[in-house]
Amino acid sequence: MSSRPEPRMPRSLRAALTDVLADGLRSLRRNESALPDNARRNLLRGSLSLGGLSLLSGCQLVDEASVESALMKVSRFNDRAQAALFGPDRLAPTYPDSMIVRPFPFNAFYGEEAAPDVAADDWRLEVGGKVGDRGRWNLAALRQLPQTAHTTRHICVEGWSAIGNWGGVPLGTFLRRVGADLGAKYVDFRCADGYHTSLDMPTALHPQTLLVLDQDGAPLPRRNGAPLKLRVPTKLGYKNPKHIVALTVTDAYPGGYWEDQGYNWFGGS
Ligand SMILES: Nc1nc2c(c(=O)[nH]1)N[C@H]1C(S)=C(S)[C@@H](COP(=O)(O)O)O[C@H]1N2
Ligand SMILES: [Mo]
Repeated sequence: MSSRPEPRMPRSLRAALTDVLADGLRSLRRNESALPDNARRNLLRGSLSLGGLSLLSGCQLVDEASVESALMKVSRFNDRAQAALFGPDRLAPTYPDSMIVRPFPFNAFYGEEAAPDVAADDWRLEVGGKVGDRGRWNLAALRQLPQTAHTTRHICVEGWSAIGNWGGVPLGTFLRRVGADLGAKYVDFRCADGYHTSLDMPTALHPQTLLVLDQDGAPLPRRNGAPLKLRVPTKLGYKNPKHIVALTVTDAYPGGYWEDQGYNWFGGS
């Protein structure tokens, strides 16, 4: 009788898995009091351990592909955990203007010299999907909507953060103005450089989520997303699309540039 040795999970993948799981657990523990009821809290606490991961994900963790798929499932579980804890009253911290970093750092999936140079006069925002008024918006029309500003901390997963000041139209105001279906699941953003990312509707309607026209009191510089970016202080940097050219309200999971490569989709900060 021959018995095959049981395949072992590579150490690096086990480490990555433990990290993702630990993130989810930390966020749940930190916010335990906000969870709806004891039963749920105990369920979450009890069922999440590295040993229980294959149960949770329904996968056998025997090769790289199955670990990848388990990681993705845990990441989607974390999306749901974070969404359950998120609320319109939970505001990101704001800071005094004396703490603003100037010039504000640049980051993208390419170098600064390659940042798109969008001609403001020709630029339009294409609004589509589950909205009453599909169409194209220019900058002057966006400037006519009510504006607000905040000084908040941008946190990039690459290991830096910086406080900046951003002003523009609350995305919730804009979505109501175009008659968006506020019961839809997602808002998707496409950018002039091919980047894209998407938000859950509660985050889209969060009072601090802004369609940004101004940074530090002046029109958005090219490097930081001219002529229009989204600033979401309740989320990590990669959920803040720059150089936006299209906004779509949809029920179909849109993913994103980094999210499709394994970054957590909810991406709370
Ligand atoms: N269009 C576009 N938006 C983007 C990115 C990008 O590469 N292209 N990178 C994201 C990431 S990872 C970060 S940290 C921030 C950086 O914004 P900043 O250049 O204003 O610092 O932009 C986000 N939005
Ligand atoms: Mo980032």
